Amino acid sequence: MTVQNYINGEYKDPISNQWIDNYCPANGQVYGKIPNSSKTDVENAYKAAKAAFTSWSQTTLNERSKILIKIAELLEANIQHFAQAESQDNGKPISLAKSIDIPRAASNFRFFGNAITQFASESHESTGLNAINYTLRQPIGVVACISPWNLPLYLFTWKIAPAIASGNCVVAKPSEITPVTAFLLGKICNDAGLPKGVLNIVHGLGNTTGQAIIEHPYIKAISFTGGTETGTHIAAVAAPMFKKLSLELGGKNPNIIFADCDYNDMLETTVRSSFANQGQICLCGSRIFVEATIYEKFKTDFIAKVKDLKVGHPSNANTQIGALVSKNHLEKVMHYIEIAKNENGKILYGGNKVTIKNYEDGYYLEPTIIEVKTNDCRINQEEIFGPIVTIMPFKTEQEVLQMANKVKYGLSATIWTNNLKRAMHISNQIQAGIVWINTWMLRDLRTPFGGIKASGIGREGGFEALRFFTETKNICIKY
Ligand code: TXE
Repeated sequence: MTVQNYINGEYKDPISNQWIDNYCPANGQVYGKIPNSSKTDVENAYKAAKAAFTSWSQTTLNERSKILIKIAELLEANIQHFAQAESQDNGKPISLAKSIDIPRAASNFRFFGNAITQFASESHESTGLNAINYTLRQPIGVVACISPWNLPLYLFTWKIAPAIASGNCVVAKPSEITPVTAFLLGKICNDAGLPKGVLNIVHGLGNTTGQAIIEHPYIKAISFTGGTETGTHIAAVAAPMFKKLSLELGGKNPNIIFADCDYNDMLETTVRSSFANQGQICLCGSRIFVEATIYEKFKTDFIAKVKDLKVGHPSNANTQIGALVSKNHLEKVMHYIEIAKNENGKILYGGNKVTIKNYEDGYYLEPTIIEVKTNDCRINQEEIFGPIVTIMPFKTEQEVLQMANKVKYGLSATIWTNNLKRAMHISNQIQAGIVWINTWMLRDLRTPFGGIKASGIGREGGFEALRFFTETKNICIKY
């Protein structure tokens, strides 16, 4: 499949005619090519967006809402096609793409299509001064949305939907590793009646296409999800130009399990929070801390459950763990298994590449559980972003809180306990942007989403996203 750029409502080859191979993670073979767009392509995308802005920013909220909801409906009508494309491009099980990724991409459009009709701004009556202040939240202009490969269409649309709902025009770049569903989205947007130029999608490598976007002097805001290192670079490039930034970066999230939890519920969910999407979700609970009194029992039961997980070809309906996203990523993840061994981590289960008959070159890895002695080791401190979790016991609430916080990241945390006082105490003290108590990844799109420390800055989700994609202006009238 040849992926093309989507600029001004039309599919176009890159001006330079430079292309990158696109690999299928399930079999390691090249199955398509994608543009490696240059500065000129980005400039063309910017010009189309700028030209569309005057009219789009003046479109009524009802009209915008109608178009966004139509995009959602068309995604839902084409769910099979999109789910297959996502699974082939990313290596994730088709069942996951069909039940999570594509439905969520549709929900993103429907949610922000509705949210924009409810978004209100404030007014302040300045009593005694004969004045009234009111606040406008106006679209910024042309904004950038740059997304990663782990939840390709899900995260791409999580940014685009609020950006266009609030009246901006967009230059967007999906990950070069998983470009296909973003490519397919262009046609859906045309069919839904999105005016040309409102959304422009350029494909290419981070350090060429991505770099041209973040350096563009008139693209005034960047919403980015990806690695912490890339986020640091983007912040440095954007700061002198005073661009608005929302950065959702890596995580190394604690999953804290107390003996008084609902055990079976915890066990089921912990398998998911460890290995869903091959562990390639920034919210995965990759550091599991278990209260010492149930540690041995947990260990036995967890290993038994994980042994049952079926690693297989993503298009097989029974597959629970598909392929990792790329050869490079597989190598990075496997390197951490070596690091663990050198650090005296004990591999309780997994740790090996899996060879699937007829797909021997695919990027498969066993779900892996490593017992560690200390929270200070590299595999407990660095983001691995694959099907690897560590486990270790703790004795007291204070001890586990201290370990949970002793990491450079601060995205999410999960706490399993039926003791309300303890749950409240830990959730108040824990350094994370999102805390789940007795659940994991339960998402309500109205809630603020994002992290602290090296997990990023800014919040998206609900009205937070609409605030990010608008410029706030206060107007004071004296009467
Ligand atoms: O991500 P990158 P990579 C973590 C995970 C992973 C590591 C590196 O630990 O192993 O990051 O992954 C674009 N200007 N996460 O290298 O490069 C790039 O093209 C502008 C966590 O694959 O950050 C892609 O579209 N853009 C994460 C996007 O940034 C640039 C999800 C993300 O890719 C750019 C993914 C530049 N100079 C990885 N350089 C999460 N938080 O969920 C790259 N890009």
